[in-house]
Amino acid sequence: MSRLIIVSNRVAPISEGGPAAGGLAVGVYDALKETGGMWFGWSGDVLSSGQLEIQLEERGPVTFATIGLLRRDYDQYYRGFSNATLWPAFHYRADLIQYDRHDFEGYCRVNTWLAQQLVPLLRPDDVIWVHDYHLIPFAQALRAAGVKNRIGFFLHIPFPASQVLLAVPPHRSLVEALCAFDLLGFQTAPDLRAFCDYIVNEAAGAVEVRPDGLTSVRAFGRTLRAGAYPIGVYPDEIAELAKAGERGKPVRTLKATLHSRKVIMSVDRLDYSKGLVERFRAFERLIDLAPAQRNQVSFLQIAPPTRADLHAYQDIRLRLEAESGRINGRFAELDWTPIRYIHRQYERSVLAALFRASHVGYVTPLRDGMNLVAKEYVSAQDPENPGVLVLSQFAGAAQELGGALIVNPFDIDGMADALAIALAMPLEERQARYRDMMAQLRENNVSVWRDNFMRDLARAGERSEDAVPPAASDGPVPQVPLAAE
Ligand code: ADQ
Repeated sequence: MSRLIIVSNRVAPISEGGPAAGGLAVGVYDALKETGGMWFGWSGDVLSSGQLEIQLEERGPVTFATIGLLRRDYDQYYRGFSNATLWPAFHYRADLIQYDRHDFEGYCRVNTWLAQQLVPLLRPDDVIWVHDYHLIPFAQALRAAGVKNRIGFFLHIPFPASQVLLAVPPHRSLVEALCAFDLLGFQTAPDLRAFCDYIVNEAAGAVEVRPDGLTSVRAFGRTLRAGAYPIGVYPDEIAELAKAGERGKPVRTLKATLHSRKVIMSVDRLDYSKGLVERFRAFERLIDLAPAQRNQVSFLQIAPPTRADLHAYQDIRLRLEAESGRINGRFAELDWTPIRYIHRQYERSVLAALFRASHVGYVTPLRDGMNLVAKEYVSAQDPENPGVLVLSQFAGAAQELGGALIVNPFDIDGMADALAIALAMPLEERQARYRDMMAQLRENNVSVWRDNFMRDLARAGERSEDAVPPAASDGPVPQVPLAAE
């Protein structure tokens, strides 16, 4: 069987059951453990100077191959083009786009350099699966280095409408680079449609839906395939974790301090795409307009800071601190704090148990590729007495989870109404909605996501055995010095 090579910006320092700040980390590591192979990417280290060398670590069937970044590369590739240009653009926040052409050059340079580091580790029949917006030019760079293996790409975040993508100055180079992959995976059908729209209307290309349901794309002199592959979770594993934690200390502490009040719960990375300010205001509207809810419900928001060295993230943090302080100042009583706002990571098992103990899962991003928290919340519920999911229509998960109360996160009143409905929902309706969503989550769990993508990648590309890269031996892996540029 072919080895699977996963390439992602960050190779997470994963420990079983431990905290993991990124959904990508959870989904991908679970997938890789089943197939065996290698996970290649940045170690998370930033060096001011010196020689960078690949570090290899074997953990069971998985080899972790990681390498640091130089400060300038980190600034241009990661902080700059990836997170100050692409992230806001792909989340429809054209107002937050910061573009610097040197950052884009750095982004391309780092992609080329990373690809060159991977080449000596590759075997001829490896299948390469590249993840996310940091690595859009990666296949182009591998091809330039002579690699003929199959290469797939999965975009974890939304693909924006053409008119938004056009705001990114090198949009054409980016889409051309995407067309160097053999298979492109998007989270949802609307993301795939947005990509096809660009191909047809901005790149003079052509798209056609094939009998197998995949889309065939012809553009920039290449033919490739594209499809929607909504990422999943392992719902039954999460359910077990949640049940096991039911009587654990975190849940006992929460319940003891709630004094039988209901709890609305949210968990997100602290990111402006997650809609936290609007969410806080809708909770405020709920307790403002329905005085009966006062002192009867608490809102628990867990949001560990990320990308804290970017201005837009410092800004959202300050705004949230101001909002939670203002709302608590307005409504808190001696024995009731309306909003509990916590800036830390928790183990997956603790989060699952807290999800199970809460009455409403409140997941309202302004834009989100999928949003695994929505799926984790449903998975963690007690089938006998499940909570209700309030979910933004702009989370990819809303395409699948019809049993949620779907809201528009820009409609504060609408969200407050949905919270009130969720808090009062009768048991039978909660159970029916839960059963419906759980069936969907089981049908499309993370193995199905991986298997569907791998199946289609195997079919795409149709490359012959003689067109393979220089074989790498199984012997010691060379230490690769940093290229000058
Ligand atoms: P993220 O933007 O990170 O992922 P999400 O899908 O919600 O968003 O995944 C977050 C993951 O981190 C979840 O598994 C969650 O449990 C975990 N997490 C969050 N806060 C935590 C905390 N305080 N402690 C411990 N764990 C925490 C990107 C895209 C999403 C897409 C995923 C996967 O932005 O749209 O769903 O990739 O493709």
